[in-house]
Amino acid sequence: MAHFFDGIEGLRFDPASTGTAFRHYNPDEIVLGKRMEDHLRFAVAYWHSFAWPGGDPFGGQTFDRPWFGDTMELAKLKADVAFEMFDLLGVPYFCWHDADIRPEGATFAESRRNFEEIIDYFEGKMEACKTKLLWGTANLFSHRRFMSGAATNPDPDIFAWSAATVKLCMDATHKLGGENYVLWGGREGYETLLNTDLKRERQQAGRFLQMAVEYKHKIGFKGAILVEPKPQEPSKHQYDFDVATVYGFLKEFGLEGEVQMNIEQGHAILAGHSFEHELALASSLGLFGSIDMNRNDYQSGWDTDQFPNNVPEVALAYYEVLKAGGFTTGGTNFDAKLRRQSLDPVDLIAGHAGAMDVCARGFKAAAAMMEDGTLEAMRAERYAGWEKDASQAMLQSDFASIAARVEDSGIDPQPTSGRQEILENIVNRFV
Ligand code: XLS
Ligand code: NI
Ligand code: NI
Repeated sequence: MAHFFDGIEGLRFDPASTGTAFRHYNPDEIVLGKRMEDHLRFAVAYWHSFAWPGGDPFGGQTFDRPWFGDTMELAKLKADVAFEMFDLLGVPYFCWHDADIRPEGATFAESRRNFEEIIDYFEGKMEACKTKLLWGTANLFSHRRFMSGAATNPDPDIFAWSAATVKLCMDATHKLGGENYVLWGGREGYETLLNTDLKRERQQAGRFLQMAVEYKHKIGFKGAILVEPKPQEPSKHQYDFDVATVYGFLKEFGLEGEVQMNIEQGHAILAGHSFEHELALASSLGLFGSIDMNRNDYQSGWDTDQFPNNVPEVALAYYEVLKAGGFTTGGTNFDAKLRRQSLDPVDLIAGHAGAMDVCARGFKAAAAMMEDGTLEAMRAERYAGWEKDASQAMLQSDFASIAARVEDSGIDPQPTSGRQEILENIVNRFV
């Protein structure tokens, strides 16, 4: 026992509770024929919960955690606390970067040994608990060696270091039975074109991703490879701006059948999209994989990684997830951190508990909208003209014959209402 959460009891579903409990998330409740836990597939992000010290651009550490430090002993204490929290929350999944879980060594080999020792430690812990690995990933952005990128770095030795790191993290994800492997191109972008060969950098990134896919097949990893788009921050220009940009990139490098997306709510907002737009686009392109369910502050223009707290927004997101057929290997990862004044163990529990409840409420609203069917019926009605044989035949014809038909038939198209307000009112009946 690490004693960090002493005095805090495991969370239970208790709608009448006035303390910390789930009021909406009941893992065993059947929604649309499946347990809620199996629909939502919640995951805790190791980095924000256990590795982040509470800094902001004006000040450093605010959190005083007993496991902060660079020794293996402390890394194991951190793991003990993490697994205690997974247990208290009853979450089915967690996610990590290599750098979150092990101390950095003086050499690559030492970092690797540290990492592998912790992976073995995780393996032992995972045998005794229900929490599984949703995804692993490599941190190729924090250390100063990555300041000019990882795969896109002008220095080939950094490319090599990054490839060796991703290999290691894929091996570990595979070993722990992870269901996905994520690549977020943290510093795969640039600050100024004056020092950047954009064409070369994109080629390097494309080859790197091909190698990751080749390696997945080589080791027989059956999970999904997911790319996580983000428009800016840390680089001014990121090569993986949004879902549409990543789709073009995957097509260019012949990877569209191999790679899917991990879509983050806050990143969608930074790209000038809604979360549901990014989800719907990924689904329509056959690229939907998993989600990072953490919001931004709408005023700050920064990836503030806050726990979700807006039920209507979450409902529209899960509506798209359900329309996409729900999660297969993916899940709902809380890539979210506490506010830096939220110092106490109970804050960490409450942040996750509240987020799980918000997601459960939103999800149940989305499921009810699906079951009700009015929204889909009205959408279908809007496109009903396209169901006619003549409309489909037109798509197989050409401009000249269409033009002739327009005059011959004397068609006189009349605008029809898009019904947005009515549709929004329908959504409001459920949220
Ligand atoms: C940063 C990203 C990161 C990825 C994993 O903004 O969201 O946390 O999810 O590297
Ligand atoms: Ni993010
Ligand atoms: Ni993320």
